[in-house]
Amino acid sequence: MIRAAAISLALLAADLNGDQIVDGADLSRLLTAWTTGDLGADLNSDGTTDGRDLSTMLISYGRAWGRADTGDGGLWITEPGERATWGQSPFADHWRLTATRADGRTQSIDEAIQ
Ligand SMILES: [Ca+2]
Ligand SMILES: [Ca+2]
Repeated sequence: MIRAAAISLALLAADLNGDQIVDGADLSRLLTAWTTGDLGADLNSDGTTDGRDLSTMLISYGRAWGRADTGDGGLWITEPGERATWGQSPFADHWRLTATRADGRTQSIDEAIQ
């Protein structure tokens, strides 16, 4: 995992429901917006929701972009190729980020909920 002070705007933008991961829920919103003309999923701000926005989303798909750290305000982002999910940590008032690499190895970190 990489600790990053800044984060990909494309990755942030593709998280349409704001749950810090780009997944099927966001894809569903994009596809709905594509058919209804809703600009809520216009990721490249060109005035329409279409395949270019879908392409942007798929680049970010499966990646978690992080949560604010309780210490210095840094953000966590998974490495390229990792898939990540957020879930409840066994520690009270913490979230657990679990990243799975292509070879199946996993790595977890717990972050305090703000
Ligand atoms: Ca999301
Ligand atoms: Ca667009």
